Amino acid sequence: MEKDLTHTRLALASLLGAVLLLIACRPRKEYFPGEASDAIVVDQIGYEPGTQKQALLRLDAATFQLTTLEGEVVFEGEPSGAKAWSLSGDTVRIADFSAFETPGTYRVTVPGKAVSAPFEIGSNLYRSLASAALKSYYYARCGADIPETYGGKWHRKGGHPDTLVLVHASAADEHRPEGTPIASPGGWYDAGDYGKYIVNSSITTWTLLMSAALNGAFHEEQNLNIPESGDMLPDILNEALVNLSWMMTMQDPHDGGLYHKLTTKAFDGFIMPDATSAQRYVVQKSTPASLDFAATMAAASRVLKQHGLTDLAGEMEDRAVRAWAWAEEHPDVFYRQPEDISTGAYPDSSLVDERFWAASELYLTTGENRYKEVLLDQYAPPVTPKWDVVNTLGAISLLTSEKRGEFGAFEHDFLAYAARLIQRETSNPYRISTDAFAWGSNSDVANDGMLKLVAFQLSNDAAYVASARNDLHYLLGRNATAYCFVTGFGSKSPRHPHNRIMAADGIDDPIPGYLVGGPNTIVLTDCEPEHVSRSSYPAASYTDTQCSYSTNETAINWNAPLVFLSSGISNLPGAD
Ligand code: 9MR
Ligand code: 9MR
Repeated sequence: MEKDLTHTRLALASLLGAVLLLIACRPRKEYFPGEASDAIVVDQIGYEPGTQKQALLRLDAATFQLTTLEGEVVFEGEPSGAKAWSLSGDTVRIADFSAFETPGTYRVTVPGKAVSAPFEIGSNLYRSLASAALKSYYYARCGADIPETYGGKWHRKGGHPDTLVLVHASAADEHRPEGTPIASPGGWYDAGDYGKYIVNSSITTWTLLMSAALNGAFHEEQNLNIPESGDMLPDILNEALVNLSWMMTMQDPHDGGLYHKLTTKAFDGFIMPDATSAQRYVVQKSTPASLDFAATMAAASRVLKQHGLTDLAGEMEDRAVRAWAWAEEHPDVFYRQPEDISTGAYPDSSLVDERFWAASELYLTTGENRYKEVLLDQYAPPVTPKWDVVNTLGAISLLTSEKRGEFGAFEHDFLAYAARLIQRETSNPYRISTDAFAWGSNSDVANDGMLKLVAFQLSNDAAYVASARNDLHYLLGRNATAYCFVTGFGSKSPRHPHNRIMAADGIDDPIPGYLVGGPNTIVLTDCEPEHVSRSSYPAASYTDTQCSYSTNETAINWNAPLVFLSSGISNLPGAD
């Protein structure tokens, strides 16, 4: 009996112990409801040691904790005061754990309220992102098979050979009347659609070339596992050459002018490239396309010369000069969408910036003063680049060249703009410099990051790097949607981009490395007649739905500054 009682007592005691243990563990259960909450946003890839590490709390909290995945508290702190933002419609507090440097995987929690997505603290965190962002161009190659060896589960057949493209009525002249067949194969698909557009190709290709030039050490080491890997060139140049080769076929050999675009009359459906059959056309020659082409070819010529491709560099220089001459003779041929064409227009009505950019690149490539005269005349202070606002690209080329000393006043303006970007970032609750949400807002954030990294190269002021990292943190999850905006990265990222290949390939996972356009309120109706709810606050107005072409499309010009930003950070001194 006595013995039984002891047993019972022991059993009770151990039960009590277990209950106590459970109680002791209970807060952890509360802290880890299993799912990360959107109320605490972090960079879902993570933070590198020695850098500022911050999460944003979109809730009221007096304290926060940093914990391991098992729930062990490794750091505690008090968040900053709350800051409201009219563009996101919410209020955020900064949870700063910069002092914590131990590599590992962690979450930020507000006990009893919410837990963040997991993230790492570690070195060289953005290298695989930088490679995937660049490899997105390989997956977007037009007219190429993507075999499993290089494409993994996203292998596919090529489509759109573009060996029999017709000259559209808007592009006809005496040498090439309407309906003349021409070959214009290769290049990359522009975006979620299958078109190829010279204006957008130009800023994109230039940005990759600039990353090759300014982040050279990182790119020299990079292996993308593409068919050209292992040749004498870094893969970023191999990939840039794919599009440069196509761009050259868009120049009319008779007069040097550039066709604005190569597309079907109406957008193809959501079918794979090899299932399409609609006729494709080159449409209208335009001054913006010719100037952008001149700028890009001139820049490519210099980069390729440095890599020993002298003949090709010479050809590109000649082509740039001819395109420039065409633009001089036709200074204001704007693109006007013909009635029977409904694909992207990339329209522009001011060419001062295109002229400045082209003159800058041609001056650097040829050394001829006639270009310098034009660039001095067309100069305007830097702003964040966009496909139709390209003056800053010219300024970056000049200021990172051996002719930098000739442009002291430009450098002053460039650094003043970069300093303004930092000011805006420091006062912004979400720590970005953007205060307007356009179509492709994510690329504006990435382009600000690129400018800051260039400002760092010019000034050696580390504040620019810290600010550029904040742009990357925003794109990777620390934003008002709680999405990591790059496919295949982070724990909550786009699954249904507005991209024809991803929609039609029958593979659940989206192809990795693509930055979606991001929040804005420009076309709130893009999903109609489907009902998809979107925030009316621009910084939160994003939906991971295929129909949302205005927030969830992918595009080559949006990925390029992500390539620059993630490669630039990976290339910093100290990153090994
Ligand atoms: O799929 C098209 C996308 O690539 C463009 O960016 C977008 C804006 O021009 O248009 C998309 O196409 C849509 C069209 O504009 C309206 N009808 C539905 C089309 C597919 O969603
Ligand atoms: O990126 C372009 C954006 O700035 C414009 O507001 C929008 C509407 O004209 O078009 C975007 O470009 C699209 C292009 O016209 C067609 N391919 C897809 C591009 C990304 O949505």
